[in-house]
Amino acid sequence: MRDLNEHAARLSTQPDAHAHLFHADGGQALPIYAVNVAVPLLDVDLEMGPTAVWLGSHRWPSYMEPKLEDATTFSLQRGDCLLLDYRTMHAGMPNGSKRIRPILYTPYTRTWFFDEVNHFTRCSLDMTRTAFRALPESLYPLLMRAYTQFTRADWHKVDDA
Ligand SMILES: O=C(O)CCC(=O)C(=O)O
Repeated sequence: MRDLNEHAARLSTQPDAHAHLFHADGGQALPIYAVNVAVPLLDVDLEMGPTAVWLGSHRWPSYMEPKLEDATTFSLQRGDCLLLDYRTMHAGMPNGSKRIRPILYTPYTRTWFFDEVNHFTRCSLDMTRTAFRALPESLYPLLMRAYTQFTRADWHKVDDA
């Protein structure tokens, strides 16, 4: 899609995993700007702890907290697509089965939006780190956002080593 960014991540929930903390993937101040497309790689029944969503929460005021009893859960078949507005409260439920629950996540976002919270080891510029480092340093102030992202990603990499 021309006016959207995308990158993918995979998440696997282990057997006996507890419920995840509920959260939205992004802030609620703006009209829709990003959608997470979740594709289960196996059939997911209720025992496997599918993603629970709080319907309508993309329009909630920030002080509202989800109650577990208001969550909506549903089983999914391998290859189904769950489209999650970034502002929607959601959480993985406890995996009470003996099976792993692998999910592929691909956020589709407006080009001006970059998810710096969930993708903090990436850079929003469509260029390699090597190409960026080859630019004259005098350009860095013009690319401050990318420079900050690369610096943070480098720092994270060093920290992981
Ligand atoms: O485990 C799930 O289904 C939810 C994952 C999730 O909330 C996330 O990756 O933001």
